[in-house]
Amino acid sequence: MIKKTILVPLFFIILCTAACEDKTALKTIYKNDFLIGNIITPAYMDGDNFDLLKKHFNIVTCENDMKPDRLAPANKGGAYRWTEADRMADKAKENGMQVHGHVLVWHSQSRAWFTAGTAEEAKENMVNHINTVLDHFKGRVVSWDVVNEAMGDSITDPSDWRSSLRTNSGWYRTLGPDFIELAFRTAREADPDIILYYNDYGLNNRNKAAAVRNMVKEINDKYKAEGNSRNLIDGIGMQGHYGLWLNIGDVRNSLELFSGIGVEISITELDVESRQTNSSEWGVNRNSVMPEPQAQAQANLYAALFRLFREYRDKIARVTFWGMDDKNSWKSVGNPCLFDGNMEPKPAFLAVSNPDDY
Ligand code: 9MR
Repeated sequence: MIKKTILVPLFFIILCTAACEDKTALKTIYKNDFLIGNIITPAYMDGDNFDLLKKHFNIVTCENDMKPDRLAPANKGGAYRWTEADRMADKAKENGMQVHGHVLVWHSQSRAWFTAGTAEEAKENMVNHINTVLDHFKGRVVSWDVVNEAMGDSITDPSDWRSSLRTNSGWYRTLGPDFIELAFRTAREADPDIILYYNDYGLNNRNKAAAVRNMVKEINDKYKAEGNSRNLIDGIGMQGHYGLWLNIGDVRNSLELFSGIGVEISITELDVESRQTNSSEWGVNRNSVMPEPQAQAQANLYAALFRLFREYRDKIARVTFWGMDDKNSWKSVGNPCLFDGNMEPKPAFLAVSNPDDY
């Protein structure tokens, strides 16, 4: 028998948790659908910005601070640098937010020495890096982008995923296509408790999505044929750097494709530029006041995306935005976020809060 002295306070705790929930918080609005995340950066670590992060989001990704070039030493044999990433992970955790890790193996923001020597040395460097990082964050990070952006951009034959891979990558050059499987096997062995993701941009491109699907399926089928009961690649991260140019049917197509191979899906870096063309103008502090029609068009697209994500809620584990506000966004010129440069909610925020009204 459970004692009344325990049951009564327990009842009030449960009652309060439900009643005290902030119904305007995105994490509350989507609590039965998927996790709702955002990036954590030095700009969001304190004051009102941190409060806003904590209010709306239940999981964070370091925008830059867990990337290989931030953690690994500039020269082989040097010391890893954990201070900033630790500060972010610990603060997030203390404030009730989970942490997603970004990223272990990537051609960009990496260290040249990883892949400067022979294939054997590159393998050893990859294995050491993954083991070091996963060991350090064990118990503090729930999932990781193990490999990021390995797929190429102009794919003509997605059935041949190996020849569709990006070739301007040190990992590809030294190890060939096998570097992907090696990274995932190493991560699985290092920490079987975390969820392992393949993450990429442009997965609204049908050929690129098909190539990624084929790669993940082949690697997972092989792993299972060895007698493993779970996938090796647990999930596919669709970054979601979109704009008004997006054909939302292409996003649906990818969700359908990835659902079909039994992996979980996350939208990992969502931002919707209010521009008709896909541009590569990057950088913070170039935001502007959006004309009303543009703000509405952006809101409509955000709403349509969230209606779609809700349809796939059984498959989607997490939707993470790549920035809270237009000023601090990496694509500030396109005003792609839910909050403006003064941290005021935009029509896009209202749309995500209530997509069925749009
Ligand atoms: O948002 C990040 C920006 O601050 C960095 O300067 C940039 C450098 O490559 O990386 C940005 O984040 C990228 C992410 O790590 C991977 N997908 C694309 C993101 C936008 O470039």
